[in-house]
Amino acid sequence: MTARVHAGGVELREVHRFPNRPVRAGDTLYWDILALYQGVLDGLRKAGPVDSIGIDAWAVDYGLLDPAGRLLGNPVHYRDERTAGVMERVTAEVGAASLYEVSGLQFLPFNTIYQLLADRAALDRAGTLLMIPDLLTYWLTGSAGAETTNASTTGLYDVRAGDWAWPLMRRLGIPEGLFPPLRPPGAPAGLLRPGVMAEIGAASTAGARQDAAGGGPAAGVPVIAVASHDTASAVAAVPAAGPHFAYVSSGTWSLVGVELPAPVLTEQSREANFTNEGGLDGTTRYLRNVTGLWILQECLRAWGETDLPSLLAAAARARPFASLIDPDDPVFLPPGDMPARIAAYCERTGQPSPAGPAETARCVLESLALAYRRALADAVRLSGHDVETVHVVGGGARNALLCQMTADATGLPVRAGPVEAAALGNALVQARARGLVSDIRELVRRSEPIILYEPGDDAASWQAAAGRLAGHRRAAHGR
Ligand code: LRH
Repeated sequence: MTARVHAGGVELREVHRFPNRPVRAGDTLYWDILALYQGVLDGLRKAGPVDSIGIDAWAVDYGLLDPAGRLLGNPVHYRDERTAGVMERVTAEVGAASLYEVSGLQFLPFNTIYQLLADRAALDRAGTLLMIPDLLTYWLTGSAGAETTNASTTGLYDVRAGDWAWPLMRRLGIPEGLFPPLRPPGAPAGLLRPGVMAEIGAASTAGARQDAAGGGPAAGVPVIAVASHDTASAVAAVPAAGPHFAYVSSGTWSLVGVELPAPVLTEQSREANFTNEGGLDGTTRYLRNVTGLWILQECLRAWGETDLPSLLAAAARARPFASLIDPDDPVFLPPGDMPARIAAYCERTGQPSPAGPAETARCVLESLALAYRRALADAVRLSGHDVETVHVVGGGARNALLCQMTADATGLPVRAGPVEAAALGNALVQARARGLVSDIRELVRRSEPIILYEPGDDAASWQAAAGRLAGHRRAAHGR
């Protein structure tokens, strides 16, 4: 994406889109990181001259570099099964309360901390660990750093000190030397390397433009450490007008929560499995990871279906609340035959199995809306933060059926958009670092259409459905 900031607002332009296809090789599920980097280079080539660059990507995953700075193997996908049982071992050894007290991080089996312990042998050969956006930034600039919003998803970041959790690393035998210096969003992350400039044909980039204007010798294009965790960028671009909002950053995952000035590290918060991830300007993204549209994406893959609008139209006509699932049940985490897993879940919980795609999609969307309702109620209860409206940003903002269900289930007005919130947050942190913007949210409000969904009048049915689902959850996990 490129973004152009002008007096009237910001304009995004998609210059290049490329797939992110995980690859299973042997028994391991990898990211194809070189294909992703190639996609970045192709995008930069197509974008033409730009004034700055920022990279954001998903959280928790990393690449290891050898002491000479060369990649030591493909990053492994967080959905890979190598972490099975690791979180349970570590929490038994260190204590869940001690871990939460330091990192304030939700307990998810794939947090970086557990991946590293599953990957221990590789750590001894490694010189540096870089999170995915930091790795791409390193290849562009040659400068290794750890951007803080993404560092906060590792489980090895001390959320109160705002530093790496050195004592925890020592206790777990994770080499401290792997972790590069932290840098906050908005900090410089280096200049494009000359080799990269040549590769993308960047003779006409900012430096050369400066040249043409007689502004001195050609310099590399600056790369800026934006809020490199995609969710942090998306939350930065939530078009809220005041503090009393919740958000659903809706894509493969649904990140549901509120923005706070400080973390909530109480026992109740840990028990509710809420996370305190770092946001822009030292804010806390207090949220729960809800398994999001991933379940529907995997269903579409299993059905070989691509016509989402027709499927959603059929789902809108299907019978309400026929069957409900807990999207956060661990059976829905790995890739695979999701329709079969949904049917098995329904059978296990004494519900009818959805018959066909429309009923299955309805079941998934209602279940997601109910998971949002629960996460929002927990966020409000645990933080004491007042919420008057829910902002849905990301790809899920396009899903009118899910947005309406979210309004109905939460009883709150939902404001949907922008779809490209992460890209906007990324670009506007750069623009702000360059002094072009002061209030990111105000600029997004001025630039992007927002669709309002008011809650309907069927609160009682949603209440009853929430009660039913809570019963299934308690029967399955005692929670
Ligand atoms: C969303 C996301 C989310 C993480 C998950 C691994 O893309 O970054 O915030 O928890 O991916």
